[in-house]
Amino acid sequence: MASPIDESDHPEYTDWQEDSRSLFNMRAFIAIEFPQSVQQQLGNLAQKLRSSGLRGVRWVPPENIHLTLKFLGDIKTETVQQLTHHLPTIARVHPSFTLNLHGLGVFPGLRHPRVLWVGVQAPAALFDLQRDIESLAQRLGVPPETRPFTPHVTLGRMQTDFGPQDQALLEAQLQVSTSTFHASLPVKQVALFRSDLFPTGARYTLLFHADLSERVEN
Ligand code: 2AM
Repeated sequence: MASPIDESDHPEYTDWQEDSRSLFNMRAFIAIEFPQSVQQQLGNLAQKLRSSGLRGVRWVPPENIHLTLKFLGDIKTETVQQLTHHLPTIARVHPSFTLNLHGLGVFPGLRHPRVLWVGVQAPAALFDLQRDIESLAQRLGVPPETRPFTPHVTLGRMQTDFGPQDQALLEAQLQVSTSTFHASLPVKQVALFRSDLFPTGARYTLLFHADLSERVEN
């Protein structure tokens, strides 16, 4: 008597599944997710800079503001599955910590600013965590980051119409806001986000959180 067909046991079905799965790539990154209250504080800061008359900056919407630990680029679904397994293992051996956000600056420098950021005063625990995430990503075949890790929170990106007038305004505003803005947040988790790019901007979707150890280090 013929046995009932279990599709998952069928070699052709399994092969087809594997092949089709590896065709699906997604753009993803590992980050520290910010609580809404901190996103709002940063959004208010951006709004203050905006209302000073600064133009030519594409502002990051408050709900998208985060701290990137590793940009993964386009990765396969199977890499996401491996991350689901390995990221929690790494996260749980690293302590929780507090991040202090303070100071504004630009990359690569004031002469030709491209990225406007808020600075991060981070304990050694953040750098240790980022280093282990970077090596995990490399083990999973993600190209290494060529620049040293400089923790920062991107507030906006300069557009082509960012002109000399904006430049002068920016320099003045950097001094004022640098001395006045402060925010802090406890970090107890890291998160994997999917990023979908649209003409209107990026949409980030939380895929999962991985908990850090309950031990706190500062
Ligand atoms: P950053 O602007 O905060 O430095 C999600 O796209 C995040 O990944 C962005 O916030 C950005 O971090 C980082 N990112 C995007 N594209 C990148 C690239 N090509 N190389 C490195 N990091 C990138």
